[in-house]
Amino acid sequence: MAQALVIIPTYNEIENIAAIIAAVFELEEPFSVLVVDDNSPDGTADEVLKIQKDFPERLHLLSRPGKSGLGTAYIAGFKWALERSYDYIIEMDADFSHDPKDLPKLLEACKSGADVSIGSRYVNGVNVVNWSMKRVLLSYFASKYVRFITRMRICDTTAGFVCYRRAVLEAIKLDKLKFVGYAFQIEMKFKAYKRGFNITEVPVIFTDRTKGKSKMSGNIVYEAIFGVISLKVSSLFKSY
Ligand SMILES: Nc1nc2c(ncn2[C@@H]2O[C@H](COP(=O)(O)OP(=O)(O)OP(=O)(O)O)[C@@H](O)[C@H]2O)c(=O)[nH]1
Ligand SMILES: [Mg+2]
Repeated sequence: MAQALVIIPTYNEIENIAAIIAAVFELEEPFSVLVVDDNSPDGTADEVLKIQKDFPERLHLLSRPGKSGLGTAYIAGFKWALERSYDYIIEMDADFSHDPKDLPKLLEACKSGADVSIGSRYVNGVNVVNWSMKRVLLSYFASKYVRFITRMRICDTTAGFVCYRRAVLEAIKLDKLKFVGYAFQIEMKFKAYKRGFNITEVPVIFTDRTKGKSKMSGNIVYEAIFGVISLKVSSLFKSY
């Protein structure tokens, strides 16, 4: 039986963590969950430890000393997963912006041939709920900008809801990844694309968080805008 792990990075998600874990474990498919928590002051990690008593085999916690970015949280989670026998590894936010009910279709896309399946907001028009028009336009044109620079034939290049076949994470040099925010999501897709892995997009609806605070910052956007250019330039001098 193929094993699938959902990695959920958390920083101050006490209002969401119990509900998002329960939503994953309600699914028919036996997903396991790894929470990567950066010592959230609101006690998110303690909540996970409490729930873990009921799911010792399926719920895991990786605690890090301090807030050091979503990208490095995923890299730590990927390494944890590769030390174990998970066949599929999935990225998902803790704030229900990504609907756990979409997990089975991301997994299915990988089981039926894709190496990477992206939960895409932009493969069928714009599927974002409750975001300000400014935020929708920023995200939508950011994706177009990234597509223009990288030539990747992907609609949602900054998507954070992604399923990877184990072989993809084994092939990408995780220690060489340099970005921490949205640029990390672009960098992962670009490195998989450059290695010729089969990438597919699965339409999903992204809903703005209703609980907890956003960790989105100007630096994250800034890093993405210039990070893409440096990715492209460095790819010209590198063979994958
Ligand atoms: N471990 C860890 N998790 C983080 C960090 N920054 C964000 N996260 C988590 O990464 C996920 C995405 O962060 P969000 O704040 O939702 O980012 P966003 O979706 O762009 O912003 P909103 O739309 O406002 O929610 C959430 O589960 C956060 O708790 C971090 O530095 N470390
Ligand atoms: Mg969010």
